[in-house]
Amino acid sequence: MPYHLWYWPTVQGRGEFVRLALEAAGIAYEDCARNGGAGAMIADMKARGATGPFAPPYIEAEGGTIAQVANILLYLGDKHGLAPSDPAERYWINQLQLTVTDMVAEVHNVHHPVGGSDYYEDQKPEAARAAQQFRDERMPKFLAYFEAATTAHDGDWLAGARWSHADTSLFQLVTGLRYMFPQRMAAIESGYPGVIALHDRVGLLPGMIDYLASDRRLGFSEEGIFRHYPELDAA
Ligand SMILES: N[C@@H](CCC(=O)N[C@@H](CS)C(=O)NCC(=O)O)C(=O)O
Repeated sequence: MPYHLWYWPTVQGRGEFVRLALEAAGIAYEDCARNGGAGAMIADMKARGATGPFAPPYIEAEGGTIAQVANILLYLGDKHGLAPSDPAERYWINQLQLTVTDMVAEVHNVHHPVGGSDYYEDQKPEAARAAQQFRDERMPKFLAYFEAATTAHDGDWLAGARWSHADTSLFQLVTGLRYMFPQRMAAIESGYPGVIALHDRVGLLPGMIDYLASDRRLGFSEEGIFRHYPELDAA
């Protein structure tokens, strides 16, 4: 039976990190809110009660709900071999995934530094300040960390011989940063050759080729997490 994945229907958002792992591995899923609408998802979340999600994405599995991107991917990794079984390696891949989560939260804070409930347009001066710090300090720091991770093992992938959910998430991170900060990424990405090579290899996985060419892959937009506001970008 296909997994039921629930996420906001009109943006890639955080749901995309789950989708990419499912698509790359050829695991069947139904993107429930794309079919039923956001209202159906809100009703579904309410119906899940005390053990339901705080926020999407979430999947239905093991007779209940599994939420939080990194937690979902930890589960799928175990079930479908999308992460090493060796405990130290498995937790290291999870550590990378949680670091992706941290970076995604900071990406979101660039365009919403004051408050997530306010429009970007109402916090533009603060966003300009946050963007400069993110471009100058945080992007290089996170990317250098991931670059070092690509050297941890021989082989094409973070875990060595087989790709894992951390690889597909790094792909999305690079793709999103290129959309959000084209000038900054063009200026610095050659300093992270391992990360870029990994991104390119993930894009060539058969499941990824199919997915990226399909209408299931929505475009980036200024409703999602990676938003391109030209005034926030600089080399
Ligand atoms: N840490 C969570 C964050 C989930 C999250 O913030 N989801 C957003 C959409 S990308 C949302 O709907 N948030 C609603 C809220 O925070 O009230 C994860 O990685 O899954």
